[in-house]
Amino acid sequence: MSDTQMWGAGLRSDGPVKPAWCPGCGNYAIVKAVDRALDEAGLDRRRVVLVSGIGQAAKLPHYVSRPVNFFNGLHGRAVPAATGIKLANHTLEVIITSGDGDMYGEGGNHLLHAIRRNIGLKCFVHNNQIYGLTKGQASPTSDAGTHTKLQAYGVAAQPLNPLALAIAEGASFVARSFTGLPDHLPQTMVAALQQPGFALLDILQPCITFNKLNTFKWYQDRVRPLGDDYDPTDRLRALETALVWGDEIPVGVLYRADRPSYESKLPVLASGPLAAP
Ligand SMILES: Cc1ncc(C[n+]2csc(CCOP(=O)(O)OP(=O)(O)O)c2C)c(N)n1
Ligand code: SF4
Repeated sequence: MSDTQMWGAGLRSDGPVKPAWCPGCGNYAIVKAVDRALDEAGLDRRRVVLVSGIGQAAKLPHYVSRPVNFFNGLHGRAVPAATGIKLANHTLEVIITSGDGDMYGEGGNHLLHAIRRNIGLKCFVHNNQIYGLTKGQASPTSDAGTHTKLQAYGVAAQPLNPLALAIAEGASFVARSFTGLPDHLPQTMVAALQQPGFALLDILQPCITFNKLNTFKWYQDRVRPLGDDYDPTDRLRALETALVWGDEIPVGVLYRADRPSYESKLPVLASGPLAAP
């Protein structure tokens, strides 16, 4: 049976199945980057599982070139689904690709514990600083004061800083990129895929329909790639860098640490996967 017969014809961003995203949405750059990163990391797509929750971002696994495996969890439940898959068969490459609301809001508690355990999941968060699918309510990363239909007087809460949080927890890989950086984004994904433990990649992604504040230009004017002199193993410097947000937004690998993955410490997995490889 050919790949096409087995997996369905051309389910990809430029194929017959049209993504249900607005023209100009930042998600298009992310699906292209994922496609490129899987190839550049030299992964066998039959051994890749893309996992998401619910949202616009969470539709991404539907549009990545086949063959690839995927699973849509409930809203906020990508991490537990991905954890189950990874622990059942740790030889699979399990990649979460979902939205900021999904991962930092309803799924925030799961994220904290996946980072703490250092499960070998790669987590790509499409951070458009808004709830896109449900038409523009504030998300945990919306800037304070942002006006939305629901937050008519402006967002009263301080935004969550996912990078600082992950570094403070001792995550093994913490990075940020932007959909306006067509090489930087897939390259950072490849770096995340090469990390044995948990990897968080926060991706700045404009929602052109519902986020009129953090536009493509707004990000482009602020994004600054980290220089060659930046040392990602310096945790305090990484934390300071993660706290920079405003006129400048640093992008790149902010923090990297050698920590054994959770699954490598489980004796029950030492003789091989629990489920068929
Ligand atoms: C348990 C539950 N709560 C709330 C919702 C409604 N809901 C669906 S998607 C979503 C937010 C999606 O926002 P985000 O994760 O930022 O993704 P985006 O659509 O912006 O890509 C919400 C609140 C739901 N489907 N299930
Ligand atoms: S509403 Fe926003 S996130 Fe959703 S498809 Fe449109 S631009 Fe993209």
